[in-house]
Amino acid sequence: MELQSAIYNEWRHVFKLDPEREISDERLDAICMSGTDAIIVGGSSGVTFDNTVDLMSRIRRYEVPCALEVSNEEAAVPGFDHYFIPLVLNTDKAEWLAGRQIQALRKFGAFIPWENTSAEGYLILNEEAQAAKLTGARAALDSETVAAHIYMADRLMHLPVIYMEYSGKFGDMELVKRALRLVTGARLFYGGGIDDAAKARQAAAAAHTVIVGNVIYDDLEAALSTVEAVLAVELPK
Ligand code: 1GP
Repeated sequence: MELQSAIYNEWRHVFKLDPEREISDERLDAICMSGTDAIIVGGSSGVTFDNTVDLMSRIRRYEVPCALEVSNEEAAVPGFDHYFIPLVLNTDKAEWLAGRQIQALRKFGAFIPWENTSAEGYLILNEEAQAAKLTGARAALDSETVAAHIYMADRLMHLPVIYMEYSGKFGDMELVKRALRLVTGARLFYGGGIDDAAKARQAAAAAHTVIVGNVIYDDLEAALSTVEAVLAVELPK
């Protein structure tokens, strides 16, 4: 278990691709050959078995490791290197913490490649993000409340990954750094609003793993510039 889960413990820079969005072969080639540590496939809506298989098989032409964030049981496609199961920590709607997951596990629990599967504790911190609206996340949290969530995820629940998600907006790096100082076992992922090398550097100094999404579709050159920017920053603590 430990050895397999370590796959993402080496990741500093990750590109996240949304199966619902179209991406040309050329652009996908540039992303897969960019030197990024991994690609995560995932999205908040419109993720289906078919569009996930399609994107996976295109990424599979390359050597880059590829993980799936399983946000919908119908789109649980075999063949990825790793699977992340998101648990939304800052919502009052229990279905997003341990509701839908339980339903999926009732059906598929015995068939899940557990050695390649990890829980991912999500803290959704941008109220405007689609994921926040979908899950009813209480995104406007003060620093003490964020710290309490980190204690819960890291020290009580022993989640292997905590994901500070600002999707669509560049987050509060002081808050992310504080979270990083608090984690003892979890890998801290940060994602949201990175659209140039300078923001990528700041995020790389605040979190273990930096995830870049939207800019891939908006400005390929800027997206590619984040790889070197992140990899040049020494891993915090
Ligand atoms: C989204 O955290 C990722 O889940 C990346 O965010 O799309 O804003 O880069 P952006």
